Amino acid sequence: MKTQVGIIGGGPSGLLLSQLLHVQGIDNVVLEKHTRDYVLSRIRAGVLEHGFADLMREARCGERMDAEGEIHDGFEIAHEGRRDRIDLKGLTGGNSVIVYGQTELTRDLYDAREKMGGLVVHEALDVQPHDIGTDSPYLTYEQEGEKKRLDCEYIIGADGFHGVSRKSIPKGKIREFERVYPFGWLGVLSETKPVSPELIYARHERGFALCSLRSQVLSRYYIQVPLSDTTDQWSDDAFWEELKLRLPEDVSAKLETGPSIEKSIAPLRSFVAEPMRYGNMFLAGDAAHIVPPTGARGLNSAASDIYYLYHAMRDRYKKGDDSGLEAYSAKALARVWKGQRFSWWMTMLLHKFPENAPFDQRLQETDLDYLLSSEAAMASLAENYVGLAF
Ligand code: FAS
Ligand code: PHB
Repeated sequence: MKTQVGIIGGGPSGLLLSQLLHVQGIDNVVLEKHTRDYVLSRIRAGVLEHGFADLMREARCGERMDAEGEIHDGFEIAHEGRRDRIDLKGLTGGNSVIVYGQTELTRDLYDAREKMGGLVVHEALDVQPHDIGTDSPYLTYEQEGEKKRLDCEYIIGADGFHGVSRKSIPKGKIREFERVYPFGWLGVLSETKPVSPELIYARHERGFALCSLRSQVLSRYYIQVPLSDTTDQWSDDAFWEELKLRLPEDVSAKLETGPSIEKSIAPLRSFVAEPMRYGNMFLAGDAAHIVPPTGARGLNSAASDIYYLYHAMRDRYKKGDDSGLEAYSAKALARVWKGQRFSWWMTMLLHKFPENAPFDQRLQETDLDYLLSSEAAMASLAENYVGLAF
């Protein structure tokens, strides 16, 4: 089989790029190792920057997001039993975020690919990139026991942190930066009314907590837990009790609890691989970088890679102009690192670090005190949260 762009990975990064390229008449094929249902069973991000929302609209996939997603003009930070609101809209001259689950967004992308006759190969096993340093790279994979080959002009590694693309780059040609945090997030999805119309990020001496949502009947909650914890150590009742202890009393008093329909623990790490290109293979999304979810940047950082790749591919195929492809890695990394900084800062600000020396403990308290007493500091938080310009 032959195509112009071979995409490894049918998550949000791969599917969004595939859809955007298709709309521009650029031929592409997505190779996804799992079934569509498996991909859609993963509960992940929930907050979209306005730039991401615009990309979904440009990909002709924004209809359900605009109909069912919720515009959020602000969120709250809970600490010492009280709540302070970050007025995103007021502090950024009118920008907001859309709360719309990654699962739904990925479903919309799959549906659009299907409707437009896009080719997403599911259960493509043992995908391997070949000759990525040449002008005629190709991919091999196995499907239903049969070895297959996909010849392409460019390969996009959109296969997530554990994918094959980054690992296919020769060791000396890639540099990795990493920070692992000494805790994880225990997340619960429940068919209950969200405790608050806006997100609440809670800093508490027992640990961080987050109240989020997917709709007015579907709530998403997280609590910081030690890395050694497992989900079977946390009954629903134990989760709800701990969450209540970390929220201000007026919030926990109205918390509607119910059975968890999903429960998982995600470790927190900051990770960047540089450069995001080797030969004619380009890395995008979690294949190249990971952030702790505290700043809601993960999915949004993936979208900014896709924004740059899409424009670069469009210039290459429509105008024969390679400058966007040449500049991709540097341009994408400049924004990726700003997302890394913000996610690291939000994580250091709001989580409990038991090993913190007393001085560091005071610094953390002062960081929050300064933030909530300075309009300039809150404006800086807000412009990062709604999304910096591409
Ligand atoms: P993905 O990992 O989503 O997709 C990669 C795809 O490639 C997958 O479908 C995988 O099956 C496929 N693949 C992998 N290896 C392959 C191979 N060898 N061959 C073929 N296919 C292969 N972000 C936020 O903003 N907020 C959050 O709250 C948040 N929570 C998260 C919780 C968890 C547990 C995780 C893991 C991530 C979370 N993220 C969050 C980040 C997440 O949303 C990612 O940023 C987003 O999924 C990135 O999308 P992709 O780059 O497409 O990678
Ligand atoms: C979520 O709703 O899953 C979510 C929202 C904001 C975050 C992280 C996760 O910062």
